[in-house]
Amino acid sequence: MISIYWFKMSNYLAVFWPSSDARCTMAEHFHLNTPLLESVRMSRRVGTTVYLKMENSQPSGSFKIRGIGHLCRQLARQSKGVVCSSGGNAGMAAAYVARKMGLPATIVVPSSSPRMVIQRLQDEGAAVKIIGKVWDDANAEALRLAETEGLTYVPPFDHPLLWQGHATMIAEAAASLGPSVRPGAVVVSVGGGGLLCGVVQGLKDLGWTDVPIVAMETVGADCFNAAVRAGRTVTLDDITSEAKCLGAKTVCKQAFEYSQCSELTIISELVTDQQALHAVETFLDEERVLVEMACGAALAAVYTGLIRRLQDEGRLPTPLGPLLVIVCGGCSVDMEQLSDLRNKLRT
Ligand code: PLV
Repeated sequence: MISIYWFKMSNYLAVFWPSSDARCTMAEHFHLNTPLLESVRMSRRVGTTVYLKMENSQPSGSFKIRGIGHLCRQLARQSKGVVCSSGGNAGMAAAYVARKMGLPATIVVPSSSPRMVIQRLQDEGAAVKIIGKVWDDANAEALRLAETEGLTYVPPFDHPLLWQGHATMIAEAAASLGPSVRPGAVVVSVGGGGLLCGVVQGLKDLGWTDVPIVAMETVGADCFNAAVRAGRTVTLDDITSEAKCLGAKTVCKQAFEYSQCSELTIISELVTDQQALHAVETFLDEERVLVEMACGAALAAVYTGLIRRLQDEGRLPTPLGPLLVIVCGGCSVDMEQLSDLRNKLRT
């Protein structure tokens, strides 16, 4: 009885009063080494082994913590606080990391962020500001606050330190696959392009630049696809997709430059919101894991038969080596949100 009480008490103390000791003895990094799971059902669909890099199981609910943890370690140690603009998940990562570092966090989100995300950010101890309609509006405010309040600005996708942090997921996946296996292709979602840049960086670090990347977006949150088609970065008029966490109006310059690089194969593809939602639902049914629409875009590459089509078109090799799917995760989803999306997208 006494020991249970003490356990609860010490937990409570650790959570609410991070001591100066806790600040000094922080672990090497904030992210976890996530599982690499083989999916039998998805493998059957694609005709090659599908491996899922389960970034949904990160403490902040998505891969974002890799890059943001790395960036904050480098830039925010002496800071009086951090400010991050976000569709939701970058904010969750920044709030988590700031709490662990004993720093205040301000997260600026657009009005399109679901109420539940705002609640989760507040539960992490962050101050939340709701500014504008899309991420770009929120970002302008975050930059202003960084300037006027002297806070450390944490970008959600456009910074080399973020890409370095994200690259660790590829090194981990390679370690899980073992020395004799390399992926036939990697599937990622693209919002502002930070994840894509991290994956490219990770492949480069391993000398795997010949591994093609399938870069997935939804129609209406497709700034990377628009840039690839135009041959230059393009600013979308609006974000009309429900995959709000893919909703940057302009892709970062580095992601665009990688798309033009002859050393790399990056295949940019789109799915509809309906297809992304169907992927989220199928993934929940078959793998028992709930992810948000932003992640559904990547999963839809498997569930819509896109990978097979790319093989038929000769844009991916046949036979194809193991397919590495980055399950980027996301916390902007719960059962209520899922049923709202169903109603919205099925009428
Ligand atoms: N979300 C960013 C940008 O939003 C954010 O603020 O959270 N998958 C999930 C679950 C994401 O949350 C994001 C980005 C992506 C994929 C795409 O990553 P990116 O932006 O690095 O390409 C506007």
